[in-house]
Amino acid sequence: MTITDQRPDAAAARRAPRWAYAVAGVVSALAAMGVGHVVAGLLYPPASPLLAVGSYVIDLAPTPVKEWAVSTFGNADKPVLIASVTVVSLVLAAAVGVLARTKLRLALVLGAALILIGAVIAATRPTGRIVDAVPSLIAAATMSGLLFLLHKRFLLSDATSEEGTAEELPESPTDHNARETGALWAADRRKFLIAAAGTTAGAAALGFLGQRVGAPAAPSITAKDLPKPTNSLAPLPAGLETKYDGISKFVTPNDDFYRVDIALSVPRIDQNTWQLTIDGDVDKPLTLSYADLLEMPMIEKDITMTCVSNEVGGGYVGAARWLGVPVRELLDQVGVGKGVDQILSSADDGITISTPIQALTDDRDALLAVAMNGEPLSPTHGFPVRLVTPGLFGFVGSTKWITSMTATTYAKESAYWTDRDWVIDAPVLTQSRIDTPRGLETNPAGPTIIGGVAWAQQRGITKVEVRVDDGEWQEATLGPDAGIDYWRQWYIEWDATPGRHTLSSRATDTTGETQTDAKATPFPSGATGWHSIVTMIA
Ligand SMILES: Nc1nc2c(c(=O)[nH]1)N[C@H]1C(S)=C(S)[C@@H](COP(=O)(O)O)O[C@H]1N2
Ligand SMILES: [Mo]
Repeated sequence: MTITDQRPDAAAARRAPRWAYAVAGVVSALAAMGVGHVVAGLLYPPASPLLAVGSYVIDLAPTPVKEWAVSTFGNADKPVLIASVTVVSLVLAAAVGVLARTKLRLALVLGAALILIGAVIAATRPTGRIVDAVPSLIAAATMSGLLFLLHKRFLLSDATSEEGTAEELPESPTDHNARETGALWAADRRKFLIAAAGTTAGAAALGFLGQRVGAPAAPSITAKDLPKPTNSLAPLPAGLETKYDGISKFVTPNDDFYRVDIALSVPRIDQNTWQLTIDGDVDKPLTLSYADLLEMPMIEKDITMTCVSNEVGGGYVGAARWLGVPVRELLDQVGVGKGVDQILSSADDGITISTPIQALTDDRDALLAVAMNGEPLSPTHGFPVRLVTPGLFGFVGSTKWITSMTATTYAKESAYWTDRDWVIDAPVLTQSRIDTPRGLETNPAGPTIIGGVAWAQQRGITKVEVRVDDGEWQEATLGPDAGIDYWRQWYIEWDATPGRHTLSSRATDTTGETQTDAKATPFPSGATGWHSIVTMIA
C-alpha cells in the first residue's frame, strides 16, 4: 500500500485489499459447491448445483463442440467438463467477492443468484422435480452467508460502520490510525488466510463426501439370482488374445467396457421401485417391475456394441454376452399400432432414444437386458435394465437405465440426439481396428504379429486385409466366430524390416461391402476410413 492510503477514501482504507475479497468469494463458492454436493448426494445426486449446470452445458453444447470434447478428452470428458464449470464459477465468485468490498448487499444477492441458476436448471431438467432445487438453494444460502461472515469477521476492520466487531477493536488513537492505513489488516491477514484455507479443506471434504453418499449402491442382486436362459449358448472359445499379445480380448471384461452417456452422476436406481412402462400407440399398455421382468423367459446373445462417436481405430466398442427378454415379445404382448415407426425410450438420466420399430421386432433379438457376461448390469452400464439392439449404434438402440418405451412415430416425437442433428437410422458401419503393434511404438525387426478386431453387426465379417506401406493387401487369419453381431479377431504374420512403416487394415462384410478408405467424421452417422497406424521398427 502506498501514500494513496492517506484517506483518499476512508471506507476503502478500512477494508482489506481486493485480492482478499476475491479469495473470500472463491472460498465461499467452494463451500457452497461442497454443501450443495452433499445435500444432493443424499437427495438426488444429479441435483448437485455443479452437476446440474454441467448437464445443462452438455445439453446446450453444439454437436461439433461435443464431438471435439469426446475425441479430445475421451473417457475424461466428464471430469474435464466439471473442472471447466468449476473454474468459470470460481472466476465469477472472485468477481462477486471483489464487489462485496464496496457493494456488499449487491454482491450477496448476486452470489446467491448465480447459484440459484443451478436450482432452476435442476428443477426444470426432463427428469427434474421441484425438490431438486433444494441443494442449490442451500448452496446459495451458504455462498452469501459465508461471504458475509468472512467480510465481517476478517475483512472489515471498521469499528463504526458495523456492529459486532467493536469489542475486538483497540481503543487507542494510534491503533486507530494504524488500522486506517492498513496495518491492522496486515495483522488480520494471517487469521483470514487460515480461515480461507480451512474453508477450502472443508469444502473439499464435503465434495468428497457428496461423491461417496451419492454413489450408486452395488446392485443387491448377484449372478446367482439371474434367470437361466431358455437358449443355452455354449461358452465362447478362447480368443486370439490367448495366443497373441495385444489383440483385444474376445470378450470385453465388464470393467473395461467403454462408457458413453450424458449422465454426470451414475443413476442410482432401486431395483425394488424401478418400473418400465410400455405405452403410446398400443392396445394394452404395460407396466413391469424388475421382478416381473426376471420371471419372463430370457435368452442369451453375443453382441458387440459400438458408439457412433468412435473414431476409426478408437476404443468405443466392446463385446459381451447379454442376457435379457427379447423386446419383440414384449411389443407383441402390448400390441403395437399399425402406424408406429419408432419406439421412443426414456431413461433415468433424462435422455430419450428413438429406435426404429423394425430393429426391435425382427429376428435380430434386440434385448431388454439385465446382465452382461454373466453378471447383473453394473450401475455404469445401465442397472437395472437396458436396451441392446444388435446392428445399431448405441445412441439409437441401447438405452441404459431405461424407464419407458413409447410406441410412436418419427413425425410426432424426436429424441435427444435427433434434436442435435444425428441421423435417425444409424446402422453400425463395417470397421476394422489394428490393436497390435500400437501406433508410434518402436518394435524390433523380425517376425511380428499384426492383429486386431473387426465388426459389421447384422452382416458379419468375411475378410480382413492388411497392407504394409504401399504393398499388396494380404488376407488376415480370422479368430473364432460368435455370430454376425459379434466382432471377429484377426492376425497376420509380418517379417518386419527396420524403418518407419504404415500399416493399414480394412474389413469386408458378408454383403461384399469393403470398409471404404473415404474418411468421414463420426458426426452425423459414424466415422469411416481404413485404420492406419505408423510403427517404427528398429
Ligand atoms: N440412458 C442413457 N442411455 C444411453 C446413453 C445415454 O447417454 N443415456 N448413451 C448411449 C450411447 S451414445 C452409447 S454408445 C451406449 C454406451 O453404452 P455403455 O456406456 O454401456 O458402453 O449407451 C447408450 N445408452
Ligand atoms: Mo454412443
